[in-house]
Amino acid sequence: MMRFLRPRILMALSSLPMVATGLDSQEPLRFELIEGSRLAHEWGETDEFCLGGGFVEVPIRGTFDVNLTQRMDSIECRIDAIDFVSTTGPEYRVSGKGVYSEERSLASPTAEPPNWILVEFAVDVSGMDAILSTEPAVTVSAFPAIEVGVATLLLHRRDCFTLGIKAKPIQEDSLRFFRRGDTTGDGRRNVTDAVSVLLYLFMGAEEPSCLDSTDVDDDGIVGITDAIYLLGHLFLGGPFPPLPATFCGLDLTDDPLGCRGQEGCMPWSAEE
Ligand SMILES: [Ca+2]
Ligand SMILES: [Ca+2]
Repeated sequence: MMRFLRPRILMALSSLPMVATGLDSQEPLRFELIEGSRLAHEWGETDEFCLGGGFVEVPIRGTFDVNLTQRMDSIECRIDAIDFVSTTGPEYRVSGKGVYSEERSLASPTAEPPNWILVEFAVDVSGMDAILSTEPAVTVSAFPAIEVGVATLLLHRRDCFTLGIKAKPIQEDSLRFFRRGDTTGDGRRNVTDAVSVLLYLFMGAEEPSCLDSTDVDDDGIVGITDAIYLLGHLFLGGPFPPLPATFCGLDLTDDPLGCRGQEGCMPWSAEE
C-alpha cells in the first residue's frame, strides 16, 4: 500500500493544505431533561425519617451545563447552571452544581468501563433548604444519557428528597468524542481511514465530521503526515496514534481543529 501511495504523496507535497477550522472545545455542553425526570418529596410526622407523613412525586423539566475535562485516565464532568422546575403539582425548583468523574486504567483500555460514577450535587429546593448528595457512589446508565438517582435525608425536617433525572445533550452533534485515526468514524482504524485523509486533502472530498480524528499525529494540523503516520502504524509497526486512540475520548491537546462527534462514540467505547 505504501508503494501505491508514494507517487501521489510526492506529487502533492508542494501544495500541502492546512486545515484550521472547528469548534471551541472549551464550550460547555447544554443538556436538557427528558421525560421521566422527577423529584420526589417524602416527609414524616414522627422522629423517624420520612415515615407517617406524606409523599408527592412531581415531574420536572430543565437544563444544566456540563464542562468536560479529559485527563489521561479519567473524564471529569463539571455540572453547572442546574435549573429544574416542577411541571405539575407543588412548585419545586432545583438549582446548583456538581461534579462527577469516570476513571479508567490505561493498563486495560479495552476493558468494560466502570458502571458507577461518583456524583455530588449541591441542590437547593425552593423553601426547603435541601442538600442532595449521591454519596456514596450511584450507578449511572450509559454516558452521556445521564440517569441519576439522588437521595437525601434532612434530619431536622424529617424530609427526604429523591431526584431522578434523565438527560440528553440539546445538540446531538455537540458531543465531541472520537477515536484518533478512525477518520471515517466507523469504529475501525484501517487503510480506508488513511485513504480518506488523502481524498479530503487532495481530491476535494467532503470535510470529515471530526477533524480531530483526522489529525492522526496530533500536531494540530490535518496534513499528509497524518496519513503517513496511520499507514506506518497499520503496516510498519509504528506507534498507536496519541490518545484517544484505542477508545473514544476527547482531545487532550489544545488546537484549532474541531470535532462534531462520531456516531456511537461514547467515552471509553473500545474499538470494534
Ligand atoms: Ca475507520
Ligand atoms: Ca496532523
